[in-house]
Amino acid sequence: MSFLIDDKNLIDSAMSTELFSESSDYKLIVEAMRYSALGGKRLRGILTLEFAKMFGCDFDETMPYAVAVECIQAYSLIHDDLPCMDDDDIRRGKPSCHIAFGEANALLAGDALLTHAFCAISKSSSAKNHPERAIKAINVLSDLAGFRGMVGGQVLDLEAAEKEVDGKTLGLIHKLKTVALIKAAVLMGCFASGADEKLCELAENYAENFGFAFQIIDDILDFDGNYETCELNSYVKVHGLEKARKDAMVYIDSANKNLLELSENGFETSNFNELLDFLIKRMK
Ligand code: GRG
Repeated sequence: MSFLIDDKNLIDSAMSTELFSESSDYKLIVEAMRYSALGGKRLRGILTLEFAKMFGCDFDETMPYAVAVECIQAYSLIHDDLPCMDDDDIRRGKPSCHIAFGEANALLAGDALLTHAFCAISKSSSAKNHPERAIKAINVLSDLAGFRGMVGGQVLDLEAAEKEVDGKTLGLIHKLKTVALIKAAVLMGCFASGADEKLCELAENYAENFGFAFQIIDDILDFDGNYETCELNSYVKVHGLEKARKDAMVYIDSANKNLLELSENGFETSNFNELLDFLIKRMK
């Protein structure tokens, strides 16, 4: 599974280059952005790079899209940790941004990462060479990170934290809060490489199944064995641990079927099978 480490290292290095300013005028905000954005598993960026590669586009051309989705991921985590949201003091193994830099700077670091995502794509060589691809990528990222996607899901998630939710509502929350950004990552890889509509659809199906499996497994990992203290909006609380494990495997099987279709169309999908294995291993 070395491609996961190689891709992550390349994304880390591109993020470090991107989130940098020669001028000391921006020292504090750049420090806060780097503090939060240089870390994490980079799964979304890896999906962008690998889908683009599968459809024939090299990493140099696609990296700004991977950087963009990881900027959005970092912003969402900073904002999610704020006292007015999930109120978490630890993120990615260290004090959350607002603990290290104060609430106002954390809010602004999130804002700056959000806006910089679109700067990174629009100034890329891909945008110069294939402006229509960059516009499609900007469109899908801004749409699925916004009120019809991740932000909308966060609003529903905050509501759900206060009351019991049914399976249907929880499914919608996961679709918006988590699956939407994963879908944007995959589709940006497709658009960056100029993949046709049929391939985009196959990739999107994989993204959807991968995203649901990812979120259910995240809820399983968060579960400490006590249903009483388990968060109301956890898949394990709503469906029970056994069903959570079973459903995660159903999504993973469906994602594997989506990959089979892609390989029947002549594409090399082994890295995506390995990504699914990575999810299964996290669950065990
Ligand atoms: C504040 C607009 C806004 C949205 C927040 C991302 C998010 C939405 C909330 C974070 C809490 C959470 C558990 C979200 C579900 C998605 C998820 C598991 C995010 C963490 O993704 P990982 O594990 O994180 O890929 P790294 O650190 O590896 O990037």
